[in-house]
Amino acid sequence: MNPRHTRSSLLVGSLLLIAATGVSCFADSGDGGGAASAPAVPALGRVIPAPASVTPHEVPYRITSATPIRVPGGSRKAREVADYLADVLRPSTGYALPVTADTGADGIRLLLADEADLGTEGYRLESGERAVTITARRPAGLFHGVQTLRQLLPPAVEARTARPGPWTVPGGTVRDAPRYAYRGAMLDVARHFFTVDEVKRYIDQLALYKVNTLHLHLSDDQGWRLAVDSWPDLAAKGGATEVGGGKGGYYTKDQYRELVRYAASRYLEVIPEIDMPGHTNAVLTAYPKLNCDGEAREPYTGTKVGFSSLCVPEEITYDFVDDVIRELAELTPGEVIHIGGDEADATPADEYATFMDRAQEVVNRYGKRVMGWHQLAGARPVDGAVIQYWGYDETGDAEREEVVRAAREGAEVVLSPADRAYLDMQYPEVTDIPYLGLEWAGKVDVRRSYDWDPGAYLDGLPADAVLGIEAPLWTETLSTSTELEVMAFPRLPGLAELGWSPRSTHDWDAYRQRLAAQAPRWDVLGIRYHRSPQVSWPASAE
Ligand code: TNX
Repeated sequence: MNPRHTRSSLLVGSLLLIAATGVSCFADSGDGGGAASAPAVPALGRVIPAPASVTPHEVPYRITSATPIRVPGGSRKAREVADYLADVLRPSTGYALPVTADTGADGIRLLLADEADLGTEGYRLESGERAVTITARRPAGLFHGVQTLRQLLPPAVEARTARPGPWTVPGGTVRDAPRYAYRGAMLDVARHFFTVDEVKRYIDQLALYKVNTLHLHLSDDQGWRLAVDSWPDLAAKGGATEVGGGKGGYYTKDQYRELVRYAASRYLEVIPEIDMPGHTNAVLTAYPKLNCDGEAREPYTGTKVGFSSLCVPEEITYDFVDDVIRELAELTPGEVIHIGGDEADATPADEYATFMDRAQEVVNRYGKRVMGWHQLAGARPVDGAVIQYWGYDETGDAEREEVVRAAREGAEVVLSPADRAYLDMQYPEVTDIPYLGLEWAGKVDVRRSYDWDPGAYLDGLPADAVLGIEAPLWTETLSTSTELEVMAFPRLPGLAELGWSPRSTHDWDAYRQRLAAQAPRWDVLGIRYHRSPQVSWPASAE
């Protein structure tokens, strides 16, 4: 794939969409509620991420016991999206909601149509008296349209037991397509291990907000989390530790495949990361021969960074890199492998560049695109590399300029500024589970995480070099799903919106209203969230 080509065609697609439909009309309905100074958000637009365009009308659609889910045309993937929607709707409505390939003008209709302005992930949702119709060019668009439909229904629709309804969808038309192709979330399963079920739970939460990339940080000083046949002790020994001395864990290859499959069923691509040459203490405990002095390192369960390094001059290091990347590439259908490259403070600078040259070559040789943390920009990023910027206010100009220069030379950039997008940074307030998170990049409140523009964030960065944004969740202090949720909610939806919604929809006051409206859904879904004082949360669950 030519990344430049994809990028520009996506941008053109979104621009066409906005030009064709006009920008959203958030201000023209009286039922928004919320902060007095805020423009009212019409019921049809009370969705996160904000749709590109919303045109409400008076006549709603109502799901009843007679509603079919129609998916004409016989595409297996479209049918799977219909089945997914039925699985969401049946328990709470108590209706049969048969999925049928028969055409018809009534019911919930999922249609694939070759309309260029819908793009690869866009959709149109039209709701009226007889039907709610989601039209997309690709199944991914249908899936994202289904997420919008969920949010347009009452929160109780998310319940797993029958509720009274009524199940009304506001009338009108939503036209929607993403601003960025890459809308990511990262989960650090290395500092603390998270089971397959815990990761699936997070995937489901990401899918609600149209996130399409799950970056899995699979290795660090404290643990190695994926079985590798050619180096079995990576998982067997390197996987047996985590921060704080817990038992750790790792994914078998089948479990990893299951995660990739499950993510794909929610239209997320998995990008695995093996962090090198630093952040490798777990490797260096498992295989003494990978240390320059041949001696095994002690397991590490603390939270310091920057003290470990692979042995750059020794050829066996590249046998290891080759074997691991080969097996990982075989397991990974997505086109990108992330090789870390951050905080290699224990690797001499010239050795760092040498190592990254070779590691990148291996990734490309196994048919994958390289992604790395932005220190890669200071070495020699290969053609097509994706640079993940994680700087913050105190990041020096020289480091930013390296990223800008790499982008001018063709690299694409994913933005994860630590003082905006890092979900592990503490909120200014103590959360009801106290003392979660870190604060090295400062406290990050809900507004701060939402109120920035990825398109104008790095001075001098060409706008079309921004592939998208990602919200990393590092887990030095987090070890349960509930703890992940308290840090991710409510900041994650705002970051997802920055990745999806056109800049013209950006408005903190309107956003806070839409965010407040999500809380009853989280209550029904059992998602724990931080009740930030910046948002006027509704009092009750449903
Ligand atoms: C910096 S971000 C790191 C991680 C830590 C994180 C904690 C990055 C590329 N490196 O090793 O877990 O801070 O916020």
